[in-house]
Parts: sequence; structure tokens; C-alpha cells
Amino acid sequence: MSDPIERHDALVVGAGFAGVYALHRLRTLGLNARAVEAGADVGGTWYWNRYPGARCDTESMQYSYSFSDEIQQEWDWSELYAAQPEILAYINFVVDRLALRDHIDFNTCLSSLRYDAETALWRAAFDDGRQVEATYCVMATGCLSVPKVPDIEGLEHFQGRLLKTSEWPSERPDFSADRVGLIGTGSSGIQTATTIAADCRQLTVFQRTPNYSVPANNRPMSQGYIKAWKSDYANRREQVRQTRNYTLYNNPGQRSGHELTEQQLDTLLEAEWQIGGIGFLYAFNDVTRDREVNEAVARFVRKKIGEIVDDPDTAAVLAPSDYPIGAKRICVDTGYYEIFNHDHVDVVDIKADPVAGVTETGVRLNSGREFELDTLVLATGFDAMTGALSRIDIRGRDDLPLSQEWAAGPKTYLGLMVADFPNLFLVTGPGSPSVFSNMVPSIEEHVDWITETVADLERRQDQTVEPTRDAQEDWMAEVDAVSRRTLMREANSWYLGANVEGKPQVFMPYIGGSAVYARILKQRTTNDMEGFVFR
Ligand code: N01
Repeated sequence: MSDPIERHDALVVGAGFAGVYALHRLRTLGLNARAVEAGADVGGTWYWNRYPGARCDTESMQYSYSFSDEIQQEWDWSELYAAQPEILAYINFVVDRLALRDHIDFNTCLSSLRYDAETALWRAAFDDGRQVEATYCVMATGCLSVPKVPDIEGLEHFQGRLLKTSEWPSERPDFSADRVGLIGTGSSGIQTATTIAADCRQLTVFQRTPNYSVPANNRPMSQGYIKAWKSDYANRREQVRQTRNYTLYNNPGQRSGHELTEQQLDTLLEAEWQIGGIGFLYAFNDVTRDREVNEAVARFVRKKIGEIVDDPDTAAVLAPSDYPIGAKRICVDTGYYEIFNHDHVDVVDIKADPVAGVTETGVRLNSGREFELDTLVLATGFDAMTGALSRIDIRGRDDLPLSQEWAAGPKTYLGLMVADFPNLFLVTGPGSPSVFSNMVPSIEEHVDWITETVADLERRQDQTVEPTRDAQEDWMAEVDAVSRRTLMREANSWYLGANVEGKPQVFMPYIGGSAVYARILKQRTTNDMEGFVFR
């Protein structure tokens, strides 16, 4: 006999920052809410990406929940930019503080989700055969949660140790005697390479596209800095919500780069470089839009690479030049370019001489050059923003598959809901600022909206809410139009889906700014939920 079908008011899928907060809010509303999580514990991206050097590049005081003053006062961050173990400890602290653990099913992978219009319920089926019915589903499945497995010939034949940054073993591998090869030079690859370089016999970085990386200037936080934040948290969190990335930088970048002479521009960029962090990209208000300003900032980074890296040929390989800075997510490092001054670290340009395949003993290039390796690390990125949802068989009204609905790219209204998928909520979905912002406040904004919408539904006679097709189409046209006013489409980035073969190329995040987005969301919500229908 099959198990009885469990019944919950709300099902939350995922137990990272988004799922944990959604579970808390919905339970506080008095609903019978339950979360499921594919991993063995909470943390989402911070649970899986435990590679050496994994660290956040948004300041700790800002990359944290704001909804509870007790929590933000009780928790102490040690560094300006927290490392993965500390962030994982933080999210565990929050889960225990809110007594949420018993309401999460771990090692539970959702395989399908079907809407039944007659009962207005979602039926969820899991890999282990379990089934759950729920009135509301909150998809807190993450923007960067499905690793992309590169299509490299012979990978399965490698006899050495094969590691992926996105599924790093919990026991730290010892590389001291290893010749390590690393493929991928995005944020994960850059952080991993920098850390592994310190304790391996040899490191070869296989680079297809160089990335722009700026120093983090990470450091322990002084008590004074922490106190200044903690005593003024409410005000500062409010200031965060007025910014375009939900992040307070040292330099708010209110000026156009055109207002400065070349010398002044250089002086300001030097100051930003010394401060460190992503704020460098926002030194001016037009870096992402104006080709000349963008090129001036990019040129400055190339100059810095040339100054840091001793060997000019190596510096030339590491310096990006054929796409605007920011069009691929900028990286933040702690001594990345410096590792190439060590004799045991090398970069190999695999755009010039592509990888022919992986052999039993290492990597072979098209030219026939071979690299003997003991360990091969893959830092090859994610099927971003849509990957997690597209792997679940989600069907809305009339059995409509989400995969069919999104065949030409994701369509949402405000990144929150999809027409014909009633009561199915996305957290930081495509069509919202999401990955172009500090994720935690963006998550809070969406979860707050979802909770208030659910509370509203519970008060009404209506059973469901969903967007109209017209509102959704208009919104996606706006998301597209805004991206076309920038230079951010001019690289093969995961923002566009260009890193995954066959994926439709659509600029997925809303890049008009978080504060602007928040105003739009608020206006439409207060304007009698403009663009939504209740039934
Ligand atoms: O992934 P990526 P990531 N052969 O897609 C290369 C966040 N994050 O995991 O550019 C050879 O950026 C690929 O080359 P190319 C952050 O938002 C944040 O590093 O396609 N190379 C690229 O170099 C970030 O943007 C933090 O030519 C192949 C690399 O793999 C996002 O996650 C830390 C290849 C993938 O880079 C993703 O970062 C980590 C192939 N077949 C991540 N396939 C922080 O907070 C792919 N590549 C600091």
C-alpha cells in the first residue's frame, strides 16, 4: 500500500537563505508550512560550495538577515567578507534560533509538481516516492544551484582525483604533493586557485576567458566598525534599500565618469582599488552603460594586472580585453593575480589552444601539449537562474509544463509568479534584480511580499492568485528593454544563459536597479495588485 499523501498549507522548496526565511514567515502566519531540501543540511549555496577559499563578496554586515533585530544584534561576524564556514554557521544559528529544523525534510529531492484546478492544490512528488499536497508552493531553489557539467571529452576516464567546486567534499583534500589542474576562472575558480596555490606542488589554471577581478581587501572587522553598524542597523538597512544593488558602498558612484579628467579618473579608481570589493564597478554611475567609461575602468584593471604579474606574457593572458567589465560577473579576490608570480603556478590559455580532452593522466590540448595531473578541479559554473526549476517537472493549469512555457526563455511577472501557475511563488526569480543585487535583502523583499500576499488570500474568499499574461508579457519586455540600454549583454555570461549549450539567450535579471524595482513592486501591490488576478 502506498503512503498516505501528506497535506500542508505551504510547501517551501529549498533551505538556503530564501527557504529558511520563507519557512519562518509562513509558520509565523499560522500556516502549516514545511520545507524540503535536497542537501543533508541547511545553507543552500553555502552548504554545497565549500571549496577552499569560498567567501562572500558582499560585506558581512550587509549580507545577513535584517528581519530580526535580536538576530542581527546577537550574531557576530569576524571578517569584513565572511568565509563559507562562517556563513554556514550563521544560517544554522538562525535556523536553531527560530526552531525551524524540525520543519525541514533533508535529503529530499522534489521531482514533480502538478496543479489540480479542481481542488486548487499543488501535488508534489519526491524522489523517494513521498507525495505532498499544498495550497501554496514557494520555490526557494536558488539562482546558482545547478552545477554545469562541462562537455569535455574523456573526463570520465581521468584516473586522478576529480573535484567540483560546487560539490566539494566535506573532508578537506590534501594537495601538498599534487600537481593540480583547474578549469574555470569565474568567482569560484579564482577563489579556489588562490587558496590551493598556497599548498600544492604545482597548479595549472586552464583559462578560457579571463575575468576582471578586484581585490577584496578583506580583514577582521574592528569592534568600532561592528558597533557603528549594530547601533545604527535600522537606519543602515533602510539606506541599503535606497540603493541600486541593495548594497552600501564607500563611494556611492553618483557621478558620470565623463565628469572627470583622465588623471582624476585614475586617482579615483586607485582609491577604489585600495578600498576593494565590488563597489569598484560602481565608482561611477555609468560604468555599466557608457562604453567609454566602461573601457576606462577596464583599462585600469588591465594596468593593475600588468603591475602585479611579473611576467608580461602571463599578465597578457590574464588580462580581459574583449568584453565590457561587469558583463561577466566581476570577481573579488585575495591575491589571485599574485599567485602567478610563483614558479609552481601557471595559466594556460585554452581559448588559443583548446582542451582536446581529458586523458587517464591529465589534460591534452589541441596542439598536443599534455599536462600530467594528480587532481583536476572543475569550477565550470552553473545552469543559472532557471536550472533548478527546469529540472523539476512543474505543470500548471491544464497540465501546462513550465518547461514549455519557458522554452524561449523564462517568463515571469516581477520575477515572483508565472501566469497559469497559481499560488506558485518564486524567490528572486528571473525578471527580478536577484543576482544583480545583494541577495539577502532581495530575498527578504520577495519573501515578505509572498507572505503578505498569502495572508491576503487567506482573508479573502478567493483561492488563488496569479499574474495575467498581459502583465507578464509587458514586464518581460521591460526587463529586456532595460538590459538593452546597458553593455551587460556583451559577453557570453550566465546572466544571458550563454554558458549552457542550447539554452535560450535571454538577459534574465532585471537590471533597472533594486530600489527602482522595489518602487514598481510597491506601486503595483498598493494599486490593488495590478497585473494579478484572484480567483
Ligand atoms: O561560475 P562562472 P562560478 N572548458 O560561470 C569556465 C557566484 N559566486 O562558479 O567564461 C573550459 O562564473 C568558464 O569559461 P568561459 C557569482 O555570482 C560568488 O565561478 O565560459 N572552461 C568560466 O571561466 C558568480 O558569478 C562567489 O569561457 C569552461 C568558468 O568555467 C557565480 O556564482 C563565489 C568550460 C565558470 O565561471 C558563478 O561563478 C563563487 C569548458 N567546457 C560564485 N565550461 C562570491 O561571493 C565553463 N568554463 C565571491
